[in-house]
Amino acid sequence: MKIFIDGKFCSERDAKISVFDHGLLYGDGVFEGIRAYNGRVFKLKEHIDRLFYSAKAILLEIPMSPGKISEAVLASCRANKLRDGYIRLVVTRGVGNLGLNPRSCKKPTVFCIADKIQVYPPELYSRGMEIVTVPTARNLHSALNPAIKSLNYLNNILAKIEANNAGVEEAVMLNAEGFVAECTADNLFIMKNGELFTPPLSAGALYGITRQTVIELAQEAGMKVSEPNLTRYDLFCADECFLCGTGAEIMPVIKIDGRIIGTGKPGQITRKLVEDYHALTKMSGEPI
Ligand code: PXG
Repeated sequence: MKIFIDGKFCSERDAKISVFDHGLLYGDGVFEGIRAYNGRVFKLKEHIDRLFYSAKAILLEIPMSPGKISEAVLASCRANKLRDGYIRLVVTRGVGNLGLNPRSCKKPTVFCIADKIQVYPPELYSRGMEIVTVPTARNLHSALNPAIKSLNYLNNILAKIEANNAGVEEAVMLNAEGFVAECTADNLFIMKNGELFTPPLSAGALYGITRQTVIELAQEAGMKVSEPNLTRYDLFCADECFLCGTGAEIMPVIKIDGRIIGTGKPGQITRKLVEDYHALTKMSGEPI
């Protein structure tokens, strides 16, 4: 496998980052998870834009232009003959000294891995997934804004561990007020009386690119979509529920905290959105 690091490609063996990199020492950095389908990189511009906004929010100056970073993503796919796969693009604060002050970091590190990903067991896509709400609340905007896709994922990892401890694959994270925010690496939707609902971004969710795509697909299909605050009660009493994200794509949810959702099988609208999403991923994106 060829890995892009700081402007050059190297072998997987040589793809190494310093132990003094603040991305490792403090989680000081930003990243994107991007997918390629059928020889095209899906929603590349949206991912690059979000990377630059995340970097801006943490005062990290990316040492490459958006155009050059996009080219590095496409080149990483070509170098690994990847037509379908997963791309991890990371920018860290770079090498500094053993103090958290980012002023000691003179040059951000940029790397890009083009590989494969399987986020959840494949059989769950047809059967549907059971999820639970967990005690760890989503980060406060005023502490670490969940809109920033930073390398600091401990909040989400703790929630994932709590889901694992409960014997399920995924967690619903609530915000400090108890409203639904999102899952550990996915946004969440419910369907009720023919309408689609997802928590507002202000509830503590990432500005998900899959979330936005789902909203557009649903609206094109004539569905009403709104973004009110949602409670656990709203989830329990939904007709359908699903998660969505670049890695997970669209995953039907059939049980939440022991309550069966709808018929206990992936819902009809969810299945239609899965179909429309796959159709879109096959035919759009930046050619590799
Ligand atoms: N919320 C969080 C906290 C995320 O990290 C999403 C929502 C969905 O956003 P997108 O833009 O992808 O629709 C994410 C995305 C992984 C992995 O390694 C994580 C993400 C994306 C791809 C892979 O598990 N996070």
